[in-house]
Amino acid sequence: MALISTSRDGFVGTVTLDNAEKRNALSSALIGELCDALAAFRDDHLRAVVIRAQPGVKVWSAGFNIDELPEGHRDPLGWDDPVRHLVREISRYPIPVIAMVEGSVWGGACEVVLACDIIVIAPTASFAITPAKLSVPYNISGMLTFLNAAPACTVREMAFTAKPVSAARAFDLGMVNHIVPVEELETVTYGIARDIAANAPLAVSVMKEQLRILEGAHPVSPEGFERLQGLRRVVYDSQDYLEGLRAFKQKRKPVFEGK
Ligand code: YXS
Repeated sequence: MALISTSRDGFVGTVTLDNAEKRNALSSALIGELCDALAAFRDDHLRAVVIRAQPGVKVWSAGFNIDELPEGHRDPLGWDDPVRHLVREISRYPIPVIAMVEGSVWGGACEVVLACDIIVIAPTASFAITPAKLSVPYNISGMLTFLNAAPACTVREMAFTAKPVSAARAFDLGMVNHIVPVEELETVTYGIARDIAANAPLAVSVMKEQLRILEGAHPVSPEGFERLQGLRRVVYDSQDYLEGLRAFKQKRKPVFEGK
């Protein structure tokens, strides 16, 4: 069964997340379809891509498919993890990607949205950084996505509390480009997409790559990197990590003991 659908209008492509039953959780299957769609749009030389969910959804995406997280003693968000692939695909994609969001966005999906080039949201949107709810050690480049999208004090509050930030606050903090009434979401989003598509695609594409490289220009020493990986390992080797996964599957609140 297709988990997304696609359409195109002139130089603008659209990917619609289409698995509302599972709240558009980012399974490897859904991400595979999404990456294939992006590749097809790139091969056809489209000039702007919109990623959206079905109109009226309460949940834009519930984040990483928790059922696919490893059962401990393995980095749950390593280099080959599907969410990492998707974030890299969006940020290295030579075409601007616009996230059009109504409804809540959780965990890995929050990173996916914030990795997009332009974000247009309805007042129903909200954003939560959730690793602390599950005892997942978020990966290092993912933390950089958050830091590039929001002030450090906001990232800290969001990461430590795991509470959703409202659409209005996300806009006030500069995390998103536009907040518009839901009835205007498509008009505004596709207006921006058409503006981009009318411009010189080579120049747009190279500016996107310049910004990606400049945003990522944060040197980390080998020792610092190894320290962070070692610290993350303590978390995914912990009892709390197992408890976080178990509690989600059993639909109950986790009891964390810090070990
Ligand atoms: O019981 P069924 O089979 O119908 O399935 C339920 C949920 O189990 C499923 N589902 C998910 N399955 C896998 N992974 C998910 N992230 C996920 N979220 C939901 O979808 C069916 C409907 O869910 P239900 O009944 O809870 O829907 P609801 O409308 O009452 O509530 C919607 C949510 C989004 C508030 C609720 O589903 C929820 O809290 N989901 C988990 C949100 C979350 O913590 N996401 C973070 C995922 S982990 C992640 O992204 C990174 C690893 S991290 O956390 O480190 O950033």
